[in-house]
Amino acid sequence: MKKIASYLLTGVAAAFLLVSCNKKADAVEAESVQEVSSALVVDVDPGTDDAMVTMLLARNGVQPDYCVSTFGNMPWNYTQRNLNILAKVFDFKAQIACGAKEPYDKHEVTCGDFHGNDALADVGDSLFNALKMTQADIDGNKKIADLADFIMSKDSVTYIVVGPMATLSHLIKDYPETESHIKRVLVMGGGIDTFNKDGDKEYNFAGDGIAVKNVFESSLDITLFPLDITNTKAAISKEQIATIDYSKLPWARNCLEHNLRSNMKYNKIPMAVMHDCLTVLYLLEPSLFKVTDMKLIANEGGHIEKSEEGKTVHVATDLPADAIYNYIKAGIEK
Ligand SMILES: [Ca+2]
Repeated sequence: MKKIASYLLTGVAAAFLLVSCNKKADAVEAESVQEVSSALVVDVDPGTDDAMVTMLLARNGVQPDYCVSTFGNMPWNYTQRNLNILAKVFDFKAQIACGAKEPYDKHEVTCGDFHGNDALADVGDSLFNALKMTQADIDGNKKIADLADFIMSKDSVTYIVVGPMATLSHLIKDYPETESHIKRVLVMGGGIDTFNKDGDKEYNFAGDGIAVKNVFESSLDITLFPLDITNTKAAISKEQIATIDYSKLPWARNCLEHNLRSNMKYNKIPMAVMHDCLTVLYLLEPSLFKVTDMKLIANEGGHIEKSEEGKTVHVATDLPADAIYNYIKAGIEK
């Protein structure tokens, strides 16, 4: 009897030890997960090329952890609605936050009907209705403060920004601790020698020059995809657009064709230019790109230029000609 009791006790002790060890192992695992906690934040102003950003992420199996919309291609209420639509289309599990609604200097920012009257190639309403969305979906979005809390809870955040930099600027200025948690920023914006706005500027950076200046004066590690590379290497021809099978994503055709028509009408460029998509291509396959470090300064108007006094920025300067076409075609057809 004594022996049985002793075995039982030993068994209980062993079980206790096992549970305790497992708990320790779980704790160690949790700790190591904590050590490498990383996240992806995507900051957009949709926009037909922003729409293709979300498509490329989704169709390549990349789930953002947080999405946020900034004013830009259209006033903020449009870009916020479009982001919610896109997140629903691609079944993103990400939280969605309301980003900056206007630039620091409060000037009006819109590129009119360049991306359609709804900034989504005029397919926004039909997608919204088909997805049975309501205004309540949008009203439930988080705030910049919530996004800041999320960033501060992570050790290593990759932040993609493909619209004006106002939200990013507010994050690092209003919640300074976020800056050390953002490991790298992939930015579409600015021009080194190529411009599409008066004053040697690019559209996204001209949208909020003060924000650009704030970000360029920060310690953030920036990889820049300026107009110089996007105008040429993010461009897709009419013939290439016609080769894509749209049966799995019919409205993508509207985005590409509308973008092509607008580039012909406003920029005299006979191509659809998917500027923003280069950031995602870099996230997926950085070895495709030639990247050169440059020292750049920004003024409050959103103009950037080389200067010995400037911040060292990694600037994407080249990639194979059809890389973006191949990725977009594969994504749409997947
Ligand atoms: Ca954009």
